[in-house]
Amino acid sequence: MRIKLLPALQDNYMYLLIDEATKECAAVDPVEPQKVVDAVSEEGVTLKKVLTTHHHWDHAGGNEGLIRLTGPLEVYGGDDRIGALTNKVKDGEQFKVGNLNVRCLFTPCHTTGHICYFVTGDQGEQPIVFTGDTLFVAGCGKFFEGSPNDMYHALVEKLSKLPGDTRVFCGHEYTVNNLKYALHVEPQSKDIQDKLKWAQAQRDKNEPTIPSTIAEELKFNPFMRVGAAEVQKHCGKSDPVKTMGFLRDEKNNFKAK
Ligand code: GBP
Ligand code: ZN
Repeated sequence: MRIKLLPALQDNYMYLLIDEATKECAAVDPVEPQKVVDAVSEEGVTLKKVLTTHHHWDHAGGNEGLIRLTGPLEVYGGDDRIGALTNKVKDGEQFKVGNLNVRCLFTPCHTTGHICYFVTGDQGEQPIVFTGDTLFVAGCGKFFEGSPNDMYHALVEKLSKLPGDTRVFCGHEYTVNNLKYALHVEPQSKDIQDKLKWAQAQRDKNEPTIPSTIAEELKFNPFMRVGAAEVQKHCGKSDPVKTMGFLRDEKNNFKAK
């Protein structure tokens, strides 16, 4: 499998998920349809499906326009507010993109219908997950339609349990700001310090900081680390769900320098 990363709007990412064996592909959150159509023809692949992570306009707002350009496509998602939706999916549901297997992970909190897509290819191939606005590199989405308990389920009980080498492709380029907050939570962490230096160098070259891996997130993402003593101590809590709530409130008011 191959992922083509397509920057969109201010700091969004759209993706093409390409199965090289069949040359079939899917577009993830195609908010700028013309850019997607151009990339598909450049790659010489056939666009079959749209994978929508959630209904926010900066993710789902291009679905109808894309279909106007390409003709009918299967549009997957977990929320009736998603434009042009044809395949409403539930947790654990699976489908194919070419020979690739896609499993839907229901992760409500940022929005009530948020879906992450876990993709596996041939044996020995690194899996990937599209996390939309649930998991960002070193951060997570705001809890617009959910609670700390919901995000705990999504991050700790679902995404943390994916294989450590799963590559994480998220919905926004927020990494530098997220790592500055992570460093506020765990100032002694070498993992955070090193990743922040790397991320700043990437952004200085106008290059993405995507993807990370699940194993990396477990090392530096405070929201994935709500069970860790260091993170709980910063929050003055001993319960992971209360720690999650504290982190979200604190980050909402955090001004990165
Ligand atoms: C930053 O970090 O660069 N300026 C800030 C983030 C996702 S987009 C701006 C922001 O709030 N982003 C949202 C978020 O969850 N951020 C996590 C964080 O800051 O830690 N969106 O575009 C947002 O979901 C949206 C669209 C929201 C429609 C509501 C509706 Br309705
Ligand atoms: Zn969103």
